[in-house]
Amino acid sequence: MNISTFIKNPTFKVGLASLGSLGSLAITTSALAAQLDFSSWQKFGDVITPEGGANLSTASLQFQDDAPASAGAFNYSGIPAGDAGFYPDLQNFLALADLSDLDIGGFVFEGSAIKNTLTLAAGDTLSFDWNFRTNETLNKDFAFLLVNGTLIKLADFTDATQADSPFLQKTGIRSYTFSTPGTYTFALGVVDVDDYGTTSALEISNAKLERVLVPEPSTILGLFTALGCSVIRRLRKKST
Ligand SMILES: [Ca+2]
Ligand SMILES: [Ca+2]
Repeated sequence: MNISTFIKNPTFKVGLASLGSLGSLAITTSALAAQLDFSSWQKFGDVITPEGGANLSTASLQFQDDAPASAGAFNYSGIPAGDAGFYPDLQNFLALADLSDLDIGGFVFEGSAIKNTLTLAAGDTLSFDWNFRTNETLNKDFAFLLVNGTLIKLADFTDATQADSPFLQKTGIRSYTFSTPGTYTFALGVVDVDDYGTTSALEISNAKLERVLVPEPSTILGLFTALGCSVIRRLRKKST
């Protein structure tokens, strides 16, 4: 589990619905929200991991990618996007069963991605915000989420309808939530489609894993014992 040790809003409450009646006693639980630390995820291509997020692009360090902008102008890390076309390095990184799985809307040329395996217990919620930014007006570069090998397309340039800078267009920030219990390999990525040029990017922010806290049985037993003793003492007091 690669979550940071930084805990946000660590609240834990045990609520008593009615102190006057054990029959209506209610134990309530709360949640811990832990910020996801993408720095420990496996990386491919152009990736940086600011706190609680990750930025990925399809930019190489070649002048041709975004001419007349300077070489690497849209690259985040100084590491070029990796091959996904004639050399299917990205597909191998993602462990895709079929090398053509990324070829939606065209032939994929290059891209970047991150991946990790996480386990969600019942009640856990993985969530993040994302923004697809692009200079494309022609080829259907896209950003994606991969969950245990199943591709979920987040957006291509036709979804990026808001003006942006320094990119041309963006989708704006959207949110994604996942809460099905299980162990999953998650990957996030962005790819150039139909040629190497004209950069697109995926920016992830506000990523967190929220876990439901269930009181330990010993805590509940202790609570009942303490409350029972308290009620008995009150009853004895009343009868004397
Ligand atoms: Ca490129
Ligand atoms: Ca492109």
